[in-house]
Amino acid sequence: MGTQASFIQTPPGLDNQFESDWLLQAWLDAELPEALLHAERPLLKEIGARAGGEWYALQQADRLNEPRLTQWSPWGERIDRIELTPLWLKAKDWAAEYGLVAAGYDKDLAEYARTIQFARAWLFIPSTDFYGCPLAMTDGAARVLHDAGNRALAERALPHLLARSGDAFWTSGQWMTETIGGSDVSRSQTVARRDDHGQWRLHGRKWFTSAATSEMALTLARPEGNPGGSRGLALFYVEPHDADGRLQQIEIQRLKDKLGTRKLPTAELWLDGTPAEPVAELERGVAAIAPVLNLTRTWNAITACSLMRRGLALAESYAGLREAFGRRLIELPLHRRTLALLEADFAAASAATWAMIRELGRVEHAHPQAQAKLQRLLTPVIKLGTARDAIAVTSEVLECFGGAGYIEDTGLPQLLRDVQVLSIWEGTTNVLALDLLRVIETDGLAPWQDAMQARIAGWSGPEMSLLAEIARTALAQTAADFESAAATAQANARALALNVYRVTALVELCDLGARGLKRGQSQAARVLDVARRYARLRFRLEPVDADEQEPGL
Ligand code: MFK
Repeated sequence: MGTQASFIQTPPGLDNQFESDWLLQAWLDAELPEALLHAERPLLKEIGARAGGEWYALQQADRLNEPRLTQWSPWGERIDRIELTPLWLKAKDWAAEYGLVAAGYDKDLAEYARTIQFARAWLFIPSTDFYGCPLAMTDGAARVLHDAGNRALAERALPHLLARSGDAFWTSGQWMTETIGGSDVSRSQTVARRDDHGQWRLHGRKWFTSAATSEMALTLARPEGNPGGSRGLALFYVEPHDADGRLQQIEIQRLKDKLGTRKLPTAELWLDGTPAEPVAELERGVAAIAPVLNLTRTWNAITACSLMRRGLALAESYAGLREAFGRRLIELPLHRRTLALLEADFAAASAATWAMIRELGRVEHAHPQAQAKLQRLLTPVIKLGTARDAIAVTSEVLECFGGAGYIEDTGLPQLLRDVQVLSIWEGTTNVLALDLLRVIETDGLAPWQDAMQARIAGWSGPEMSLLAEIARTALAQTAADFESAAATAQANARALALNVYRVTALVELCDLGARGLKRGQSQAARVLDVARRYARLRFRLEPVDADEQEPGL
């Protein structure tokens, strides 16, 4: 009949996303005590199998579904109900059961709690359509309530935020953005007023509330009579629904019509007397919500890297299947090289992100001052750098599929639309570069320089000598730029932040290889091969050499 083409391309596929992730395994092997890794591995294998199998299939089947807002009942009652997509409904159970928030607070895991939590999240995120967003905000809310000293709120919400069953698990929203300020939150106009019974009530419009179906939210409002600016804002706890499931003086005005992350119900909310509880003092709200910002920025970086990994896994699968010019793509030197360079950016971004997470685990466990300073400095830098890399890498990944990368029902264009958000929400590149200036106002770059120098000093052997020289030169150059007065001026902040990011990424990737070498780890040579590729790509200190023509993947 002529409708069946003579050639049908086999689509790319995913295998067990833990077992095939040699870089994640190299990292965990370097980072975790052997017994802990041994105990954790079966769970990671299970999540990896589901991420590459059942969840990935569900994600593809769910492609055209989107959350739906119904504002009115058939009989005229204002109901503002959001129906989630099928995958999102299931993702809540999976997230709770795998402890994707709870593991980060598990005291038995000591300083490794964050590494374990984020290794699981790494595998979960790419197959669950940005369910990582509510988890990120939930993690931030748990941190705030854990530390704020408000016992009543902690006792009420923490058991839910850290629950390990879907029924008990709550997610939290983070309602900050208003029409007047997305970046400049200090201008927020929402007002907090006490009613005749002494209950605080919020009045205002929240313009960009992600995961609007969450069971609680942290939000900012200005108690009546407080001064302007961010000092006059206070941090409030809200439960959007009452015991009967009705919204409490909240209207969901519409869902946002976004470029990507479309499974995520992001809404505009009108608060018209919403009951709320102050989390702590009735001022300095921005400082009070900052732990949420820093944790969601950490999740943002993990999301950026894990989505790069997803794109590359699909591109590598396709390169092994697709034939052109008489060979499979993977056998064509130029295609192979293209993938190898993308892998270098991905691997370096990942090493930097995991290092930041290691510092987070140490800081939360034992509160060492030097690490706290380093982690505070790294968070905006790694967030901004990984977001930009994710957008660039994912754009190239689509190109690796030719025309198929531009076709919606391959699922590939959605990847690019989704990653575009990573440089926007949770602080744009410029706002985060300014945050770096805020951090270095007191200590300069010293906490970072000292840490990078200490890593390089720990490298030994002929395999490390050239990389050490490149890293030392780049570190010295970044420090010199900073020393010249202009480097701290606002206009240079982005360049400074990106340089700090690139040097951190190089040093942490080399350090992973160096530590692996010392321990005779099987993946160490491969890590260092990628590190050399990254050094050539991003630091341009050497011409391409012969062995670079056919880099291993
Ligand atoms: C899947 C991946 C996860 C993604 C989930 C995202 C879903 C959520 C969607 C969203 O909600 S996106 C909206 C997120 N919005 C932002 O990220 C806001 C971006 N703007 C900033 O980050 C600005 O820098 C900031 C609002 C913080 C500026 O505020 P201010 O008040 O004008 O700045 P100021 O006066 O320097 O800081 C006030 C206080 O906060 C100071 O402390 P003190 O009062 O003790 O002096 C600062 O030190 C402190 N502070 C600010 N940023 C901090 C911080 N402290 C610690 N860490 C930080 N990052």
